[in-house]
Amino acid sequence: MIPRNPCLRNIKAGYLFPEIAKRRQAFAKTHPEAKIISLGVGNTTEPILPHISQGLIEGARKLGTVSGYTGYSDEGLQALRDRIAEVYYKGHFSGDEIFISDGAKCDIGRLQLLFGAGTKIALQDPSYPVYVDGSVLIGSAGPWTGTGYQGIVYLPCTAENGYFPDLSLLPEQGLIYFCSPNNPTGAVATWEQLTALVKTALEKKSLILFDGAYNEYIRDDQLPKSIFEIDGAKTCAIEINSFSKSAGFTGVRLGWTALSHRLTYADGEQVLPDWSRVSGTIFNGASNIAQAGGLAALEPEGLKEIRGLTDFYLGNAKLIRSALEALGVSCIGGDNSPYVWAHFPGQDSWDLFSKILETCWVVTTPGSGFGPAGQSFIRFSAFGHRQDVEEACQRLEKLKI
Ligand code: PL4
Repeated sequence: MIPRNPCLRNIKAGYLFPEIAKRRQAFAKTHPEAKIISLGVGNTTEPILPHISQGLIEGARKLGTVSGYTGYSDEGLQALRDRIAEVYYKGHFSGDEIFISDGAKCDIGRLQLLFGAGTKIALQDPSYPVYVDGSVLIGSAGPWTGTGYQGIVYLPCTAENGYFPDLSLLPEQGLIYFCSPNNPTGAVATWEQLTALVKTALEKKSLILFDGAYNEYIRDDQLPKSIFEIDGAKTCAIEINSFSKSAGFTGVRLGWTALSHRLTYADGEQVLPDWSRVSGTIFNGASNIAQAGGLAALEPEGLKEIRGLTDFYLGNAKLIRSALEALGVSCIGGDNSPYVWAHFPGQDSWDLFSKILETCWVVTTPGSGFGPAGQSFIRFSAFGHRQDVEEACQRLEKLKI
């Protein structure tokens, strides 16, 4: 038989979110009476709002007409690329520097092909597990050493450093994953911090892969929403983003990647034509219906709906954080992000996960699943119906000793 890709052997265990689902199912099987509420996976729960929903409907309707029919859209509908450039990058990017995708996660996977196996990887610890697992799959990291994956530069983000890493740890000519607002901590990097990050990346000739999937949750005007608000970022950064958490498109699937014509590799070659080549080869474009919805989302009425939807989830986050703080649990996040990061000193994250599930019938995400620095933390997701979140908050009182 054909040999197995050796990189697959280097992956420690199952992917975090299916593992959580497995444990939830096992508990439900032995406790059929339990009415389980999920504050675990960051999956949107509220209906898509009317203007954006109408955009999706209209997109589908047009496909049933001769004049409105469209086929493959390759790098994306030009109107959507131009509109993203205008709304999110205030004209500092042209539409041909925006590549429409079927979601941020999918582009995180595809982008790794630009750099290949053996790339030095650095990332915030804790962070979205796809950065690490994707790096192991492509052969840039692994195997698991007991404390982390070999070859990964973990950048601890803890209360002690204000959830912003020590930049002296950044590798030379490496790939730096950076997510702000951060999943899972909810911390948002300030202007000064992102400026320092860009400066260090330029000095070390490294590239920042900036994940802005939660930028619509930023309410503090003083905080940057994009890496491209920072001078110099165009020559050292790529930004990935998504309509998943802003417009409720987790199931619709739509996102984008922004990179400048000015971004180059070490040898001076442009990155953008390679990105076009890679995505043109292994991706056939986002759904036309999803893109019609995306266009509606970026019209003034749609942007109002995005604000309303993200306000709703932020309202949930506030309730969760207050409930935890009332129990004396120290938390961050939830104010400019849909995640609350709660600290339970001295306790194991998976043990806590089980305890909360068994005692409160509430599913959470164990902090250690996001990296070694996540040990003793639990991530609470604010994606849920209000009534469920309120009930979950009441049940959390059972954790009071
Ligand atoms: C569960 C920092 C969630 N099955 O929907 P996308 O692909 O545009 O965006 C995915 C994504 C990208 N970047 C960050 C994210 O946090 C996410 C989604 N993360 C979570 O609970 O952490 C959903 C996870 C999903 C998955 O594996 O992505």
